Amino acid sequence: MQIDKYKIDEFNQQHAQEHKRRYEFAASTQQNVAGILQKLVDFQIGIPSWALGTGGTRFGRFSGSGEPRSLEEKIEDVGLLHALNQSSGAISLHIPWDIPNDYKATKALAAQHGLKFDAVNSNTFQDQPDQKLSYKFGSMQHVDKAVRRQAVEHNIEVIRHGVELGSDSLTVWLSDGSSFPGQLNFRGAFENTLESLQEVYAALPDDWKVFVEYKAFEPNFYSMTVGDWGQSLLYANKLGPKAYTLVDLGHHLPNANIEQIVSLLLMEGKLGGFHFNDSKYGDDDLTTGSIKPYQLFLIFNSLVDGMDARGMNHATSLAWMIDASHNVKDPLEDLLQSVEAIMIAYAQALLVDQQALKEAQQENDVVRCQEILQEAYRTDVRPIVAEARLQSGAALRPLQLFRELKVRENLINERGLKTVATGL
Ligand SMILES: [Mn+2]
Repeated sequence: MQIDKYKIDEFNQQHAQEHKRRYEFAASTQQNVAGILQKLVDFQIGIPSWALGTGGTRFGRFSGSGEPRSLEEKIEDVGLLHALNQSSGAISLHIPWDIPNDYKATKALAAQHGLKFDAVNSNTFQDQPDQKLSYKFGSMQHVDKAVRRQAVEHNIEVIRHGVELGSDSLTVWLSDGSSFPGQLNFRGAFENTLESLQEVYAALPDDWKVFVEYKAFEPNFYSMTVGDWGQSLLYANKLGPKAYTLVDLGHHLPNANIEQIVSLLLMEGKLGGFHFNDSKYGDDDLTTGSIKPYQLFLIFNSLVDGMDARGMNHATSLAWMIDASHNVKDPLEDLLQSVEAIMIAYAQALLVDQQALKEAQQENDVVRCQEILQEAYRTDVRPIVAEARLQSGAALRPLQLFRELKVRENLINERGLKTVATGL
């Protein structure tokens, strides 16, 4: 299914008057709205190929309908999202769940939908049917050099796929660790992992980056070999200038101050990528902004402040991606909600009067500091975000149009009621 441009225009026309009224009010209360609009138009969020089907938990999976059956259909799904919001202009592939058969055709299809290929993701956290050695006791940390070698070779293969598609970064998330005290030697596990990552690093093309993603716990419950941002930063620093830390919002221990982590990583020039989601307890992979929207805003405030301090381009300096799982919602509707929440938090962060905040901090005026942040947070920026969409040719209200056009019903007609997205 493809969404014809005239349907978006027609929809926008119907809602034009109401939007104009709301937008003019919002714009009248802000300075430099044009600058904010341009930043919002430029900001693109990568959609992971594994989030287009229904996810599951270890207790079960309740399949959705009309899920994409192939890489081509996954690209088509991201194309639908991008047509609706013009903010989802990239797809992040997971190997081996999404190995392209024909690079040229895959690239052409993505280009047709206005999509680029974001970071490619390797997988050494599960065994594949044709795999020689098992990752049961880790991959890059494994005590057996042959297993480590296999994991390294897999990552190099992922880079090769990425090069063919025009991607320029590799995300490595390792499930390596231990479930019981004494199971492994922490130092030995770190050194093995570092050596393996160094071999992958050596295979990176000149203009590529590698992102080292960390996670506090799960699937290992005693130790994780890349367990927090400190360990990730340690690897990234030892690897070299092409290695960065990747922050996944759900990969922290409860109540971790993620906005502080982001701020310091940016200060060190070592924040490379971002995985958006939301959580109440752990790696819940819920819709971004559904549980802790204020935290999301505070993180964006750190991002904007930190990127501006280094003169970084907001849209292109970091790899922005969603990493979520959808157990009870339609994956596409969930992704539309996530992108909307990200744009709102970003827009609010752009409203923060950073100069006034710095002055209030110098004066230790704690009350004013809070007022400045919450002034931005409590501003309804939705009309500004909608105006940015309007200017880039997207729908004023993507989710409403998705439903009015009966996109899921159309996909079910095309693909069938009982389809399962590859990989999950
Ligand atoms: Mn992630």
